[in-house]
Amino acid sequence: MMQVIGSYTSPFVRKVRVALIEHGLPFDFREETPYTADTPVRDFNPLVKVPAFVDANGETWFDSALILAVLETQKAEGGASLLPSDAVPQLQVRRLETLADGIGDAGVLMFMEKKRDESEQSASWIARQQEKVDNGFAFFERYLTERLDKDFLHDFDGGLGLSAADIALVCVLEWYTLRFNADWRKQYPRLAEYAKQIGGRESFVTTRPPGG
Ligand SMILES: N[C@@H](CCC(=O)N[C@@H](CS)C(=O)NCC(=O)O)C(=O)O
Repeated sequence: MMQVIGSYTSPFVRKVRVALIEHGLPFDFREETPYTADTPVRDFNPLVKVPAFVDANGETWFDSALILAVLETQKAEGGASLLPSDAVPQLQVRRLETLADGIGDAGVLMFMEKKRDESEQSASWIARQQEKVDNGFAFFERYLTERLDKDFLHDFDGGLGLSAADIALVCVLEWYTLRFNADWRKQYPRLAEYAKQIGGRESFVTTRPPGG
């Protein structure tokens, strides 16, 4: 049985859970935090980050984007795809996934920094991460506004009406909203509409963390 190692709150772990559900692949979830001194996460990923993923052959993978690419090779016969099979369109979707993941990376760094003692926090470091988050959301707002008639994020042959980039973006939007109690919907109305639509899918509803 395939296994996901991670926490219920991580946006990167949720990406993998959503993708597995969308592919119709059954999996075990092993709940582990990477942040304790004796965490078993290091046995799966030397970077001591979640998610890690053990595939049907017992091979271990890490980094959510790579795991989503691996799942494309393991989906059921005739199963739909979350990534285009042609190289260039696939890279174009993965570029958007990389941007969404980068927003998540900056958000996680900012969240960790804000958890430190106030005297140890760096305002300029937090501002630097916040800029990445803000630029990323603004990019996607513009992107969605300019491509209303062809939503390139998930408009490709053999797709499920959903791509790896959609999953990454909605997971990070919901995570950011919850973690920072952020109200960005007025500022980015197109993004809000989009997140509501995608976030209504069963795979998102069943993986939504409490309060999210
Ligand atoms: N690029 C990685 C990011 C994963 C990541 O940063 N996960 C966080 C949890 S949200 C983590 O495990 N952090 C532990 C650490 O950085 O030591 C991915 O997409 O899987």
